[in-house]
Amino acid sequence: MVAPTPADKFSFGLWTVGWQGRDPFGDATRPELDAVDAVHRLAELGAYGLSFHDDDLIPFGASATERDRRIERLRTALAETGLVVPMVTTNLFTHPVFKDGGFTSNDRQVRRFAMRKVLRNVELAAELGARTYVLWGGREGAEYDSAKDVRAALDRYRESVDVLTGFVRDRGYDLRFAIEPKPNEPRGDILLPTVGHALAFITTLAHPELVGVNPEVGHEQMAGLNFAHGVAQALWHGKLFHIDLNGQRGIKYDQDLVFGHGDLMNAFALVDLLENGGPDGAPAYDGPRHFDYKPSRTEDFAGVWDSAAANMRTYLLLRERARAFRADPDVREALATAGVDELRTPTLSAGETYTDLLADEAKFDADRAGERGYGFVRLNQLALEHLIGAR
Ligand code: 3MF
Ligand code: MG
Ligand code: MG
Ligand code: MG
Repeated sequence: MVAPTPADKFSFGLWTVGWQGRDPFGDATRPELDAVDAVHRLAELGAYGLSFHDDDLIPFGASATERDRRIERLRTALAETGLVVPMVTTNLFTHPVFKDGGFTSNDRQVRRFAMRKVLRNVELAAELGARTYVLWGGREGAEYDSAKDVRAALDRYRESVDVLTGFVRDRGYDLRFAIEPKPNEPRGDILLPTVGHALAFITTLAHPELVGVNPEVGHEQMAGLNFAHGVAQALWHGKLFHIDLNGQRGIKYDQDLVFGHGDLMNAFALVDLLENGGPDGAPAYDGPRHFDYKPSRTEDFAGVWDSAAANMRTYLLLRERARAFRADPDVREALATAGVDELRTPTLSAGETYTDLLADEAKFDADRAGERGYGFVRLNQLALEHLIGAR
């Protein structure tokens, strides 16, 4: 039950298990990890997918021969293990050329270079069968308000995404884009900082149907927001194209802890939403359960693989706990008391008008309705007890 299999659709970024532990204050604590080893180890642990930035696989500036060699090695490893590449993304943040952004750099030549880098890698993504292309604009932003014309930057952001959707349409690729919001880090303020900002931006695009979001647990929580709520709204808009799972403890730097090692109650709510939040308790999301975490720099390679396994195990344990929660008669009773299902009933009956509604005034006793206890705390305690295995 808690042993992951490919059917669970767990995937990992090559940059996650491959992170060498470099941070702003310290050097790498681990040697480089070969992509081929990563594929084999992840497959052994029960994962189904690997994602990567162009530069994770092919060092920036590598020759065409070196690029082909690296891609071929990856293809062989994928064929040997059955691992797939569900998502690919671009590194528009490491090289100094991107210090003021990629799509929204003040320097037009940099913007053109960034767009070419993405287009080339979209071709590779399509060749490898990826269905989602993530756009994380970590350097699209500013430290100083006077240094960036935000409206012009959004014009350029939109222009870039419109070029990308035009490209996949012309080429006939079966690929959609997912914007990954983040409030800050590495820039002081990043454009499209939250799920809500990204959803609003998408409505302005030439092909909004090809663009959704890739929310990350820690990124919303860095802004003090409720991640499960953000994901619920993305689902409501039909825009949850992909997801980055990890752990974060409050409003601070991006921790990228193992999934569940941050706000565990919210992780429980999230898994319950993804797995049981669809019609009649079916899953609400069927895409990859993608981990974007960092094995802490205290860990050696044994710790890297322990932490990779921990992400999947935590997800499966939460899935099991969420099912038990939903099946518990006490929970059903508490949900009814809380009126959770009642919210699904439209406020006006079929055919009713605001005139009928206004005429209803005399029948409602606000003071009496104000006396209702909703029992939300009892319901939450039941969730907690299921979560910690007390029920
Ligand atoms: C940074 C991130 C990124 C994105 C990635 C796109 C380096 O906080 O979350 O990881 O996830 O660039 O998938
Ligand atoms: Mg993060
Ligand atoms: Mg992140
Ligand atoms: Mg991420």
